[in-house]
Amino acid sequence: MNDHLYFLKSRLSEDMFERLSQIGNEKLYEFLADMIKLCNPTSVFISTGSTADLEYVRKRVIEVGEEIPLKTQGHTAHFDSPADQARARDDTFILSDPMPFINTKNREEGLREIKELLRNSMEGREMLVGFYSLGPKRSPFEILALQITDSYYVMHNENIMYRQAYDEFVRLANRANFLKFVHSIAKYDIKKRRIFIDLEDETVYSVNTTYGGNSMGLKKLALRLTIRRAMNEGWLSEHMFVIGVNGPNGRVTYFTGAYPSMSGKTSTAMLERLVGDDLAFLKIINGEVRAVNPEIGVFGIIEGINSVDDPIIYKVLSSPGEIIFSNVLIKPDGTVYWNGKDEPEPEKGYNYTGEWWKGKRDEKGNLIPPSHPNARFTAPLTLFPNLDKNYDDPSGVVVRGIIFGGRDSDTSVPVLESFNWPHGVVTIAASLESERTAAVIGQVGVREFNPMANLDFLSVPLNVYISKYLEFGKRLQNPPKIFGVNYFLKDERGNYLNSKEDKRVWLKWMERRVYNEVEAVKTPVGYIPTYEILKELFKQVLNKEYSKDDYVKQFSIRVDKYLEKIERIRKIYKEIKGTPDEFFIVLDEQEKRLRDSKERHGSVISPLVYYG
Ligand code: SPV
Ligand code: MN
Repeated sequence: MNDHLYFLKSRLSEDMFERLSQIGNEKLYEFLADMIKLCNPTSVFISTGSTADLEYVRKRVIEVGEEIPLKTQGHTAHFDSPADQARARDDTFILSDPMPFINTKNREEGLREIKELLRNSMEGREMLVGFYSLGPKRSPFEILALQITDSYYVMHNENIMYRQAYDEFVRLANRANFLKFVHSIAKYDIKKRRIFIDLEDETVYSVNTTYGGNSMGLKKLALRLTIRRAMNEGWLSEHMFVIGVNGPNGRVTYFTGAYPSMSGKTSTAMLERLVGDDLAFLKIINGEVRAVNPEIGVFGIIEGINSVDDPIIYKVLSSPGEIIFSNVLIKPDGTVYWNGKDEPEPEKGYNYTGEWWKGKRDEKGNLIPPSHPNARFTAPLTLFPNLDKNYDDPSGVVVRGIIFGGRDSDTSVPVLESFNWPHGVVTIAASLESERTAAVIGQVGVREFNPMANLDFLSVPLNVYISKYLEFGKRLQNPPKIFGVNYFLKDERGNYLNSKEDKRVWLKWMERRVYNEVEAVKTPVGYIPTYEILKELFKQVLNKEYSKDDYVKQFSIRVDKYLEKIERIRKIYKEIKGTPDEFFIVLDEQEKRLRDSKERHGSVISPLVYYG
């Protein structure tokens, strides 16, 4: 027995040590021994992912008070502290040399700091060790991950969200090349909240936070690591949903879609066949793009979910099943309320601020709503009746379209198809901007640059990411079509120009466009739908009359706004060394088309002008 195993034997119960020794991975033993020495837990629980182990976590999470059982069978509630309700950008650092737009920190310094915070952080607590796979097991997509945490809530979340892979660790033994995540609640001192991402060692450390997006290793923390792997290996690790859209005659067409948090991503993912709602791995296999969902659960925003706009999620959340509600309101009857739920707002209850009553204010005098705007639910995919049968297919689904969406009140048309891969990558994906929401800490409403809705998670320089994206398409004879959507366009008076359900129509249009089955109108910024086809689709899909007046308002090309956007985007990329020339060529061409059009037709141009 080597030193690490010898040490582990001294710290683990016989039963737990036996589980570990089945694995036979030296690097794992060394890492775990180091972390036990550092964090100094009172006991260690090795989860094999068995039914009994899952049950143990469900039981302990209630006993220690990290979750509160609710009235409905399987439902529990969890609260994060008021200052820990969203992803903490300012406390998250990549331990590497500086990169534009990315918070970085010197590696040695960072490791020293985080290890100081982790020292004895698990004293009096149990260390939980879990083994998972991102993506279907034994598939070309599989990425193994080790999670260490002292939070039963974190492990409970991950047990719902990720595939158990103790068996894969055992099968691969020393060959397992796994990501590592270390999380500790520590003293839950928000001033000392730190999330440090060590690329070199593929390890992420997170302390003094419990909010899922900061603590759950396999979600956004892993994304930083998988993006880097993807860039090195020639695939894409994206902040995208994966969905199937029903076409004519039983055809199913798969799309992925990237939207910054709270811009309609989850509700779009739920409209038809659900494969995944948040993350996607895309690989070229036999000349086609195939995608899987690294996850098997949903950590979704709950605000605004009601039985009319989101009937499927609403039904899931109202039925028995293993669901964790975080940062919602617990009503006196033991059920939950969230902002926008279709029932009257309760008078009182319990939320992340403690006892809550209607009219309660925070220290700054602002009204505290019943639930936090970034309140969430964690639910297994298997609870969703619209789950696609291929959701766990080891070869993934064939991607024919990629959608990028932002929260944009004044520029982009509701749906747009790019001319080709580079045009889509440059003018839609890499130019994505969105008005900030409550999913990250900070002032909401500010327009933010967010290429591929992935900026928060980038771990390689943006120019490298963009170059690889462009190259990815060049390796394909028939790359997926790239689309842009915007559900948030407003008129001059500030009224939304579309209703929430209109996205159903856009999806059907994009599905048809994949096969060029319906005509489109060519504008300077890309193809848009014809009025005639939308009229037909609105009738078919929503049983609604669609007026020409609405069409003109929604699809007018706001040339000046588009030109301003190009200016903003060009300025950003000009400052990034290594941005490929092709990027600026595509952008310049778009600008020229817009200027030519403006000269002839003015600064806001009706789509009818572009009719053949
Ligand atoms: C998002 O904010 O994009 C989420 C939730 O999907 S989090 O896990 O916080 O990233
Ligand atoms: Mn997300």
